[in-house]
Amino acid sequence: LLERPRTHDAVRDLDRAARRVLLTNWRGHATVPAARLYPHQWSWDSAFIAIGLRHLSPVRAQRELESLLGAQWRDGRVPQIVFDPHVPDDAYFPGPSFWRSARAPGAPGVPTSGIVQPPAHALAAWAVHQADPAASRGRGFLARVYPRLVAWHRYLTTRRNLTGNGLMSVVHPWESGLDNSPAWDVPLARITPVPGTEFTRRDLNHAAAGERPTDTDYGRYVRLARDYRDAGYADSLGVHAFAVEDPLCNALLAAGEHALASMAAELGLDGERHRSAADRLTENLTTMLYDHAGGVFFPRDAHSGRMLRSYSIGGLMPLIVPGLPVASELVGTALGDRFRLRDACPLPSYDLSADDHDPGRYWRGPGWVNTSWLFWHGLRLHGEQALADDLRDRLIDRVRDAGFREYFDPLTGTGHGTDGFGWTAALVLDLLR
Ligand code: 9YW
Repeated sequence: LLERPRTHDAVRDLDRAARRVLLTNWRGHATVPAARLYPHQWSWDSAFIAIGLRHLSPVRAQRELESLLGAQWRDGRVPQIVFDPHVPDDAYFPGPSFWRSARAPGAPGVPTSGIVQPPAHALAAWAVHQADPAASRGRGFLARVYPRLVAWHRYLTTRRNLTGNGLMSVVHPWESGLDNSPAWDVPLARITPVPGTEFTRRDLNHAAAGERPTDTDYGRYVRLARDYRDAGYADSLGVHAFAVEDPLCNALLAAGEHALASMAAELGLDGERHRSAADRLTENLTTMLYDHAGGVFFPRDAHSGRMLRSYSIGGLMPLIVPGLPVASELVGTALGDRFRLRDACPLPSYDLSADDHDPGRYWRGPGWVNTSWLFWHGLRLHGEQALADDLRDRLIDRVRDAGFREYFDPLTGTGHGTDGFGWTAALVLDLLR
């Protein structure tokens, strides 16, 4: 922090502003990603938010995760969105009346969506515990969340092991967290979009159309979600016209199993099954999704078995896996022309050298703080402290200059999407520690 012209006052102001965002977005039991654009609780947002919130209030960070896991389905799935019943149905599309979770077997009392998001929760829960072990033990935090996290991972590694080869699939672009990533273009092209006359987008009331997915994207998202709902949220390749084994989710699962092993030890339980699950996932991930020539992980289409050879940020995310055998290759790719780790910031969501890189449109180019935070975490894990420190400094500068935006042009730093974005504030708070 000292090498840059960053004064103590500037750091203190940024820290305060980040806390203010988290206070504004707090709803008494959970934090919304953004007051207007995303007025409910989102699954992986809560994980990232808890990682920052632990510095502000460890107990609130615990409650963030507890409230999310309180909406877990009987089959173990943790829903992508937990709806706030006080917010009108049409504040966000698709809302509770679309998902109809109340009619689904094993859904919780509170309305939720029926799909999931990347499993960042075990990592977050362990980080929250570590922030204040006494407060965690005092509230029995781990004793309550550990069994739920185990059931969550079990859902993903069994019901979502759609091809039987030991990797989980995401069955909707929203599940990937990287909604309109070019990585999904090929499998999505097979999906017939629902006509735009059959639904009303609400996101465009709060964000510019050129910075969001297109209407055709939305038509396909609606088709897939409707089909899943109408199948009673059952999981099989027959139900899911879109199914992809993606490196981000499987890496989070592997890293999460290491976190579960630490939790088990803390609770006096045997963590061996988590360590072997982590080893298995790491092995499957590396043998099945790593591309040696590209120096990156590619997702795989579960239907065709084909690799989706697109350089998206998801392909670098396995750096968060302890003991990953190809860590230095991934760092090499990040340093190259596609991601430009030394000067692009946040790391671009998609290949800077690709013709269709779009620096302002959502997951088709802009940089996001959460994926950069994960890469920063991975750099530290694999002994790349200097690169990690440099990335952290530039992330802090970016956000200080452009605000707590949802995403940023990775080269110019222009902010895009909503402002007052929860995980941007939370993760900056964490980077400032
Ligand atoms: C949407 C809430 C979510 C994130 C996702 C992001 C976006 C929701 O916002 O999806 O309406 O498109 O892609 O990763 O969790 O912040």
